[in-house]
Amino acid sequence: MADSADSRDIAAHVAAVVDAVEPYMPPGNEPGAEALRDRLHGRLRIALMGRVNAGKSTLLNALVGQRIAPTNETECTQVATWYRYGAPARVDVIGRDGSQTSTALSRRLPDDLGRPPADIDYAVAHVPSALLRDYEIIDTPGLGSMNSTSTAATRRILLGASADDGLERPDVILFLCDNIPRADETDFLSELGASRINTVALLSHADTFGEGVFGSEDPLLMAAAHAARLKSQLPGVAGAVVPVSGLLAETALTGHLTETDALALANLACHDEFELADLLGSGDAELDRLAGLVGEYGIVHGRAVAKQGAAAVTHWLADKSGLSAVRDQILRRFVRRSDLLKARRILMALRKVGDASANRSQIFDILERTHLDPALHPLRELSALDLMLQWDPTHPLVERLDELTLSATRAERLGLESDAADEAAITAAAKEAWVGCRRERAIAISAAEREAWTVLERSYQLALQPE
Ligand SMILES: Nc1nc2c(ncn2[C@@H]2O[C@H](COP(=O)(O)OP(=O)(O)OP(=O)(O)O)[C@@H](O)[C@H]2O)c(=O)[nH]1
Ligand SMILES: [Mg+2]
Repeated sequence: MADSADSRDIAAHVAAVVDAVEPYMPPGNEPGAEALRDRLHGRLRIALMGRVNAGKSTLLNALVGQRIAPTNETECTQVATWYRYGAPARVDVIGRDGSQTSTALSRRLPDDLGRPPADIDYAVAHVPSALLRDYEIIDTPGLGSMNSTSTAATRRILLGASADDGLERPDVILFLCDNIPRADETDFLSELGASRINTVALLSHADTFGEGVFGSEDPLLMAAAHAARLKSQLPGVAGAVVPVSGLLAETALTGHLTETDALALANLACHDEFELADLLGSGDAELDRLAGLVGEYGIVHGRAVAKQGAAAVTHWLADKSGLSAVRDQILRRFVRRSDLLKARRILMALRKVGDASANRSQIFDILERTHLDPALHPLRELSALDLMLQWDPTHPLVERLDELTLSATRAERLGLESDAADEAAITAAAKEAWVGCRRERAIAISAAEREAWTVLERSYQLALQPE
């Protein structure tokens, strides 16, 4: 299944469903058909969510390639802010009273947005960064804040306003946690409808994990092992758990490390680790500044690389940060199937319209037909996955459906090596898988499993047809 053609197909077919439902929508319905079509063709919305100080704004800066979001070691972000591609660079501040002000944006979002945070609904930063081509990112105030204004702002932006149909909600979530998610975090994730379809968890502050760089084990290795454990503890919630150091990524990706910094780092090579630990606790301003750039991990392990200059350190920091694995997950799980994720949201909104409408049966007739449309079969696969996640998130069918919905080609969907598979091999594998599904369906013990096998059977049947 060719990814781009498939994606275009889904968007076009769902747009046609919106057109078909439009005449049956109550007049003045919110959202209107136009809003649904805009949402379908708009960029994917990714929200960063996590506790105060989890490193959300720092990671955002790394992803945008610019130190645009203020960060701080004490609670910092108080206004939920969307970062979206746009020029000229500016920030729109939307008040709780609905009024809007717009100011030019230089490199960094000002700490003061011109009104008290309590009077602000949210802000939108328009940034001409090519890294925001594929998606928008929403930075949120941290969970667990003592500040009720911040908590309310996060709930508004992630859950939508109370009267909202959910259309404005983010499509997907990057959930940052620095150890084990606490009860309030997992509760909030379930309130958000987080599942492995729309959520990736990040184990943040990987460079300080465990006892940190002066402990007996490398924190990055410990973080990687912990991330793997977390993945098995959160089978329904997160599609992946990726260890990341936002700080190392931010410094590397925003190009903030200078030759002077590299030289200062290289000059520390004469100290052993005990001396370094003492020096770091001594309040030395220059050392604190360096630690603010590369963390204690970067100071201890970056010294040897620093002899080769700032470019080498930057490269090393990017590599150690784990950001490329984060980007890979964003690409694989979110961007590549962005039309599918948006289409899913539009169909949910249409179902809500149908529920509240006098033309319920006509609207549901149209929606029922989408079930049988081969072009929209990937949506049915996602629904089957949803059902299985509710039934038993540890069931092997969850992994199987997840892999299927993430596969870009027919060969991949059949578990074949893309390069090696010719048409005959694909046909043989599809037939075998198809027959296997029929057998399994006959002995399925729950409605969710039966639906999963039915949907898989159809998937393999469709895979018999050449692209
Ligand atoms: N060592 C280390 N420090 C980090 C990392 N990520 C963020 N920090 C630091 O942790 C502090 C908090 O980071 P922020 O990005 O402001 O955290 P936040 O989640 O946006 O916090 P709130 O906006 O208050 O919710 C800052 O001092 C960052 O420099 C990391 O991966 N490693
Ligand atoms: Mg923040």
